[in-house]
Amino acid sequence: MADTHDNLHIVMLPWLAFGHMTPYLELAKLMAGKGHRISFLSAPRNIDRLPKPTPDLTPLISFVKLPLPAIEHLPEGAEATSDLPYDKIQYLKKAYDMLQEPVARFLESSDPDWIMYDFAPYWAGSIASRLGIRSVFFTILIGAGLSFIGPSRDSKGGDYRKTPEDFTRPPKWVPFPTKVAFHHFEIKKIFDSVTGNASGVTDVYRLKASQENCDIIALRSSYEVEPEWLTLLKDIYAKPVFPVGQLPPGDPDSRGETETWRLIKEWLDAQKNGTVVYVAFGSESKPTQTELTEIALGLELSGLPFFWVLKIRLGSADSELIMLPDGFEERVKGRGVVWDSWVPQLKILAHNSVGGFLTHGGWNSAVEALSFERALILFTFLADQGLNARLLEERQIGYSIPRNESDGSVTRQSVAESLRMVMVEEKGRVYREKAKEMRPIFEDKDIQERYVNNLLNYLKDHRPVKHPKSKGIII
Ligand SMILES: *[C@@H]1O[C@H](CO)[C@@H](O)[C@H](O)[C@H]1NC(C)=O
Ligand SMILES: *[C@@H]1O[C@H](CO)[C@@H](O)[C@H](O)[C@H]1NC(C)=O
Ligand SMILES: CC(=O)N[C@H]1CO[C@H](CO)[C@@H](O)[C@@H]1O
Repeated sequence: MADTHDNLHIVMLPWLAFGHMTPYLELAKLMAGKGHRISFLSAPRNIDRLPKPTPDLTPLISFVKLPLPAIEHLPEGAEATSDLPYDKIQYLKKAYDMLQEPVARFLESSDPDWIMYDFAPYWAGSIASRLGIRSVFFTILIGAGLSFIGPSRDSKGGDYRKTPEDFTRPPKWVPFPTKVAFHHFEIKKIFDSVTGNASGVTDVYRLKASQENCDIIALRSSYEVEPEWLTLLKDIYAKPVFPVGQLPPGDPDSRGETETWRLIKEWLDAQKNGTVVYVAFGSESKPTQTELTEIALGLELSGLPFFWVLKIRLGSADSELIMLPDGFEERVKGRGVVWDSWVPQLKILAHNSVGGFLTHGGWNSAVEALSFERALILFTFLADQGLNARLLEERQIGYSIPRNESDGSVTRQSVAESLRMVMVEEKGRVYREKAKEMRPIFEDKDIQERYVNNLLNYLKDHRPVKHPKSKGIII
């Protein structure tokens, strides 16, 4: 057990997306479990929606609510990306950037040792160094994704890649052969993150400035999964790089002990072992009407049992309504379920009836699926999902449903064929076996513990020297 003078106070500043807050909170819990104090900063409604840590950790993790300023075009009450359609997220970033003053005031008054910040608050590193606080750029990108973004800006302050095509090839600093790059349709959809948006700052700029302004870089990765990418990162960044492990989910959310879970479990219990496809695209991805139709008809055509969590609206400002094909639910009745509200995803993935997971390729979902040996079928929507999918494809840990390279369109036939292949056919055995093989690598608690200890040792050894009472122990 650590001495009290060894204990750190760490501030966490994740981007306002549940896919980011969740791994930050998992890491916070692991660190608090070793006696360190965490201040977790987010907008009020996000904090209310996050699962509560267990009572033993409650005294060590304080949630700090920072209200977002009201700005034009940002719907009232929207505090996370999942509250918004894609084209409004630029305003969430703009509002978030206006938290620089409140964050600076919090850091000044609470005097932490370290801050761990995400790509969106790229400004946190400079604020911290001004105040004598050390900083970690903690990105939820995996090693392949962070490598793809690449080293600091070139001399003109930009990236050599100017067109969407440039992002469909591995960048020039990757010395080994790899498929990790965007498909044309993936980068086209998010190209504004390269060219700019309402916040006046591009995501690529945020990522690169975050790397430049921090003392060290941490990322959600492990040598067991991405050895070559982690080695590359150490070469391309002139600062320490720490993988924090895969952050496998802790115990299933206690919010799952509800009527919702009782109903879902009853249905899953009635299915055969390993046969159900669980379908969910994360909190902020929504298929277009055409995609929805083809995915639905593909599921129908596959003949497989499925449980589909379908978000048909991204917040109240989302005006693009989507609908299941006529008569679909009637035709798949008994074999398939479509669920339109929150579910305890971990409990579903842990259920033995589930054999595969049709997912958007968000890394949280991949880690959760692989922790329970579920085979992965991938259909990407946004952000880094394409890069995650390429790494999983390259390792034969996941299979991406074939799509039109230029517009991303998909047919019901390819949805059905992909699902059948990965779930039941001989040709797809490799994906089912890889999922089993990955389990110990993704969910091993000792491996996870080693990564966190390694990072914590560094944070302790390099804490700012400003605590008179701890001077005595510096050797
Ligand atoms: C169901 O599958 C799991 C592996 O997913 C296995 O451990 C378990 O023994 C199986 N149960 C039955 C009843 O076949
Ligand atoms: C893919 O989409 C493009 C653009 O919509 C279209 O011109 C092309 O014919 C499609 N390719 C195939 C093989 O369907
Ligand atoms: C101010 C600004 O540059 N806005 C751009 C943000 O991104 C959208 C989507 O690509 C563009 O249409 C806007 O012009």
